[in-house]
Amino acid sequence: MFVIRWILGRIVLLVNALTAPKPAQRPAEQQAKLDQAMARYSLYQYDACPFCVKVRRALRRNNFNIELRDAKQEPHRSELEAGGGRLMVPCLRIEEAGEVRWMYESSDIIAYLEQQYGDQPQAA
Ligand SMILES: N[C@@H](CCC(=O)N[C@@H](CS)C(=O)NCC(=O)O)C(=O)O
Repeated sequence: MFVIRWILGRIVLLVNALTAPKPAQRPAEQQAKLDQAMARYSLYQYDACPFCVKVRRALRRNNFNIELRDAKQEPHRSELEAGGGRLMVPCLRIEEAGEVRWMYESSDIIAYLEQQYGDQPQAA
């Protein structure tokens, strides 16, 4: 079972590398401002988890430079479990007005970030 999971994980990583989305381009000043805003986020994730790959692809597509934290490694594993409440990835750690909150679910994470910072106009 471990071997099958490992092989599937490598396939996911290979397909991801071969079909990596093109990052959005912005004027340097705008990108620098965005990078600054992204400093309050970190993404707890596993390398070969398909849901994490989905979020990482969205980050790349939007050129959202968010720190990635490997939740298999300490201290990140314990931080996620203690802070978020469960060892599930991906999970976005959000620092807001001195408070920290944790967002699980790949689709929620992508929707939240694109709604806040995406270049695409939002539907009314
Ligand atoms: N619906 C979740 C699924 C996430 C998920 O199943 N992640 C796996 C790794 S690929 C995990 O952390 N499993 C541990 C658990 O569910 O406790 C999402 O879209 O983010």
